[in-house]
Amino acid sequence: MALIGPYGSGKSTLFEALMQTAGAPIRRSDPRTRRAGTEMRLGHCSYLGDSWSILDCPGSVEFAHATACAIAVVDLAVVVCDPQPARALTVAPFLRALDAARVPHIVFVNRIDTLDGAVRDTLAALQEYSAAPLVLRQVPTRTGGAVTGYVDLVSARAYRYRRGMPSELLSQPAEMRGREEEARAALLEVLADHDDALLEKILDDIAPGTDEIYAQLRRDLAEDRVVEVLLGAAEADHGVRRLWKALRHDTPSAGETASRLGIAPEGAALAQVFRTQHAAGGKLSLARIWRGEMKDGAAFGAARVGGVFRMPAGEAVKSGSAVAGELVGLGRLDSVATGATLGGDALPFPAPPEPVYALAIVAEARGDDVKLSGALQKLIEEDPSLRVTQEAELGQTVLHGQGEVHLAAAVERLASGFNLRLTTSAPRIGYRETIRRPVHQHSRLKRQTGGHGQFADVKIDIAPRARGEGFQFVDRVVGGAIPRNYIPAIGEAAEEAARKGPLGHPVVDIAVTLVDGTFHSVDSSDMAFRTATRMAMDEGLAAADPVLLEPIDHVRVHVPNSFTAKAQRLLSGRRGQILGYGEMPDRPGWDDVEALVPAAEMGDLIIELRSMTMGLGSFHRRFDHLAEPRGRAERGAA
Ligand SMILES: Nc1nc2c(ncn2[C@@H]2O[C@H](COP(=O)(O)OP(=O)(O)O)[C@@H](O)[C@H]2O)c(=O)[nH]1
Ligand SMILES: [Mg+2]
Repeated sequence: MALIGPYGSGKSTLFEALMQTAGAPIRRSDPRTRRAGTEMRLGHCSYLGDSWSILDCPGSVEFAHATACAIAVVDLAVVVCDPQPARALTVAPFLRALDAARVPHIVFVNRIDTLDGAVRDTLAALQEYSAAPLVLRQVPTRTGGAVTGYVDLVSARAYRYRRGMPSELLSQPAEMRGREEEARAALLEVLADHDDALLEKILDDIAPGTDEIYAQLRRDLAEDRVVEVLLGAAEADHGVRRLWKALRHDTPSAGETASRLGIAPEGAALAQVFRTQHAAGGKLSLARIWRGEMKDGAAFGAARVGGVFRMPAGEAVKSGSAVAGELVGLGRLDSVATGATLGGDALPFPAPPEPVYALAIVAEARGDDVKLSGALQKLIEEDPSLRVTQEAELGQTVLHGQGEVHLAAAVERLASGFNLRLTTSAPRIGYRETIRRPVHQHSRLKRQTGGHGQFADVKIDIAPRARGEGFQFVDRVVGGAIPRNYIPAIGEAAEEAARKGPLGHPVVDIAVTLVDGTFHSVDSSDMAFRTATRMAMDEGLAAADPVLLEPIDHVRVHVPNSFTAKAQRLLSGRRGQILGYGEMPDRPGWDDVEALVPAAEMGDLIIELRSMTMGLGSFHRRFDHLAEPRGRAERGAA
């Protein structure tokens, strides 16, 4: 089972409450000292005789890939969220991911102690973002204004919460009053949609039995036709045992999940690595056992399992084997990548998202470069939503990822896990330059040093070409003014000289035409003609009205449509040219804003975009063309 949901909704608190309630030797951590919710935690415990593997996922959008990998391998996801209807939008990406992957899930509305409105409104707000109908399993009961307990809609029993203890069953069963009756009727109506027998009873006004309702709920949940909604307050253990009971009864079995994914029930041990961790003890591959038994020492191609580990209290504890349904750590699978399937054909696995933020990185200690590249490789293995590029032309190594926090966590990980201290900076932009007017250039090299000297004389025309046409060298020499065998060296030297123009950047979109020249039968050579050509290019380009060209990206910004106007203003404010916008075909309620934006303005776009869209906005970019800067950039790039 995986706990997923927005940052700060209470997943880690609930993880610890669930583990502790099941008797696992885990202590409650102080949320202020937790590692900013960037890590995924795996825990093992046993509740009423069933063994459980639980994943506590990071909530921030910058770590969304970890959540995607988790939901690819679990039987059930629990979406933990706030009761405030206004926060429902932040739950939308999680519900959407679950619906897309058709992973059975339930919603745990946490912090029920802070609810001041009606839970009905919370449900209605969440329903907007869920394909499957949400059904409320409990309604809160209050004393004064505060939520102090609940009525279970199936059993019709009333409970009072007790801090850190099981809720107390109230001896006087609650009369199902107006509001509860209404919620119960809504629940039955949804279930009746998928069950004719139930529908008939409801139409005939016969009260269906509780067993019948439980069984139907379980079936509907397994097929992602309904989403059960439970209530609680993880911090006080309210609703935690009730959640355990729902998990126990309603979580699809390992066999059901395997069949949902089309995995044949018979066959040799089959497992899938969904996350990789590097630690002092070596590499640990967190894997889901899909079928059979995974034993220490099992061989998969060249890889051999070096230990099967469970985590009853945070630390990995070695055991001999694990069975289908478990999530365990497998030791020393050095050649096995995250996502890999062990023991069968590759099972589907989520691809990492495109990077949206980047930093240039340099090792502080000189001589750490080799160590850095090894560590980066391990880091990317741990987190495939990171990427590294070596940009030789700009002389920089760039780390790409999902945002500021994501990259800060990566840099921190390099320091704590690999003892590598880095200096980071905004990556340099790949500017180009070109010329605005044609020039004719005559350059002559004549050197006499002792024995035989150097002589070369070239006349070239340098002319601008249209954007995107690139570099061109044309030979127009006639009558043997320059012997043919020197021409290739002249062409190469012209192209080489264009790699760094008078403004310091590569020169693009020019045509160099060799029109005439002279040579000396003894003193001319390839070398002499190269030197003369470079002189001609340097002088000629400087005189040809050089101009900077900046890369312009084609950008698609995705936002809920209530933020469309803001997104457009954001892009215009960054010298963007809006090309248009429209509803995303596969994402109702979301718009796609298309624009051309200078790459120099894209560096921290994601930060501002997220801060104005409750963290929901995202974008795709690709290089589009080069253009002369308009407005601000001329200053910035100079
Ligand atoms: N009032 C209240 N606060 C809670 C509850 N559960 C968690 N919190 C607090 O919410 C904050 C975030 O919790 P955490 O579990 O770290 O959230 P996560 O980011 O989803 O893992 C912490 O300060 C918790 O103490 C709850 O049921 N009620
Ligand atoms: Mg957390």
